Amino acid sequence: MFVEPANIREQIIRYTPGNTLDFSTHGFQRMAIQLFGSMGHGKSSLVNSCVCVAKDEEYQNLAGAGMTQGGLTKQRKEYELTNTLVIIDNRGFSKMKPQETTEACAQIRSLRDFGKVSWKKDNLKETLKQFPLKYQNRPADFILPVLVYSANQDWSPSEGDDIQQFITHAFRITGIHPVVVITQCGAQNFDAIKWKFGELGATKRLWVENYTENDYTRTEEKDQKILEFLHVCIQEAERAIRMRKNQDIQTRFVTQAVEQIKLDTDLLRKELEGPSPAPDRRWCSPS
Ligand SMILES: Nc1nc2c(ncn2[C@@H]2O[C@H](COP(=O)(O)OP(=O)(O)O)[C@@H](O)[C@H]2O)c(=O)[nH]1
Ligand SMILES: [Mg+2]
Repeated sequence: MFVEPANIREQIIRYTPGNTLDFSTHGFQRMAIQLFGSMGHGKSSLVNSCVCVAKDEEYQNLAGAGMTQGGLTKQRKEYELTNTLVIIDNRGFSKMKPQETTEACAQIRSLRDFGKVSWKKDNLKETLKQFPLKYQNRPADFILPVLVYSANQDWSPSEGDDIQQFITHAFRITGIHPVVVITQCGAQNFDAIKWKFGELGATKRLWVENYTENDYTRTEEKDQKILEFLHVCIQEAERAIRMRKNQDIQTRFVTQAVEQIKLDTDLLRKELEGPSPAPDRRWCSPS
């Protein structure tokens, strides 16, 4: 279904978590689009593109995209699109080793604060020590994981397993697959990469041409793709929040059922055991 860009921008500006749902007890105050992906795949450029398109203002290289070969971003930092919608840039991982997966999962679970990110911790113990540095005095965020991949890069077969792992973990935590964004969508590997992500079970795949230092003149076509991306992020967040609520209801139902069964079996056992024998008073001291 085609939605007018003006209407999408309006929805984005008005968005607060759960505002399309019929309950308000989810506890999320903001939605945070959390970017993941290897270095140089266009995460910081996507942040810049989203900021200028959502706010409808001139392009600026706020996130420091492409400053050095291989990427400059070393930390996790948020950029406001609205008061209740932020996009978080991230240090690009080199390869999804177990430590990197643990760090990514902690970020998705909202257990990690902003600031310096080192994917390659010396050991897992050191990684775990950092987790209590969670959001304190911050609004509760719903974290929507997004995987950024450039069509200008070759797909290496070993990478498929790492990405599959990441998708599976993100799905377990949020109940939805990460949104996949293919950048440089005009590049030669576009069809192959789109197909690969389909094979890996990524249900939401989008492609954009980012605004960059070399090409930052706003066009309707590029704006439309970025708005579409933000729109999908909102739809996916709403779907995940609803699913979480349904899970809560199911969990409550199962807990009640278990308690009921326990009460029934206690009663049954008491009936089977019969009345308890009268206390033996032979050893009581004479009064
Ligand atoms: N042509 C084109 N270049 C892009 C696109 N996205 C990123 N780039 C370029 O790719 C390089 C790395 O981008 P960057 O955003 O820094 O990647 P990051 O390391 O993932 O943050 C920069 O030189 C960008 O200008 C895109 O969609 N199209
Ligand atoms: Mg970067």
